[in-house]
Amino acid sequence: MSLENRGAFIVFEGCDRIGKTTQCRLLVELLKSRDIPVLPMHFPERSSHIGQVINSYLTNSKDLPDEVIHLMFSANRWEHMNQIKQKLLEGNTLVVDRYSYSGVAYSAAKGLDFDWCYAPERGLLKPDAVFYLRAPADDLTNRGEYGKERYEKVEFQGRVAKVFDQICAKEANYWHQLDASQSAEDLHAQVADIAVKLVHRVATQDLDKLY
Ligand code: 2DT
Repeated sequence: MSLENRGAFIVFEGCDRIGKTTQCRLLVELLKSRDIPVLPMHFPERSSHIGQVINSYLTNSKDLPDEVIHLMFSANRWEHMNQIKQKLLEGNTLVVDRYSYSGVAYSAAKGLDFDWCYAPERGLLKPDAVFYLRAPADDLTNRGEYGKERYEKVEFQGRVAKVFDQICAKEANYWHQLDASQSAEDLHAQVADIAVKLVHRVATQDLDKLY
């Protein structure tokens, strides 16, 4: 690929324990094996000051009003925007585990207004593709023990899934809904097929913003 080509901005979304982390890793390995420059990222990015506050909140060592933590998650994306833009323009494809849509889905699932939740995301870079990993509702309840973090509860995850479904319907032109109940290998094969074509297709396209 020529030096002027930009990388693709790829995001994985879905509920907790749906397999995003595995799929991100498999996609990064595949792109590397094809000599496509690629970098993994994950939101929340917990190492910054803001990220540390988010981590304290998620691990229940700190309480904050729903609105405040929502804006912190968004600020955590904004503080990385220049770096993301630069990496993409240098030709790196980014494979990102969660983004603005998790921000909206988790906060709206708590009862905050959907449009209010989306507002601070406007102007952030827009992904070229979102892989939405989705499992049937019973599958979610059968996933057994969640971890100890704040949102890891079956009933809450069900509400999060409903908001993700709503976003998926609205953003259908760049969202790919995939069945997460199939094997990790089969799921990866579907992701890989779409992602490799995408990397080539967007290489000469301008970056877009969420609006
Ligand atoms: P991980 O388990 O993937 O680290 O996520 N979350 C995430 C939000 O509520 N808002 C956001 O903007 C983002 C990116 C989802 C930790 C939890 O944080 C939630 C699960």
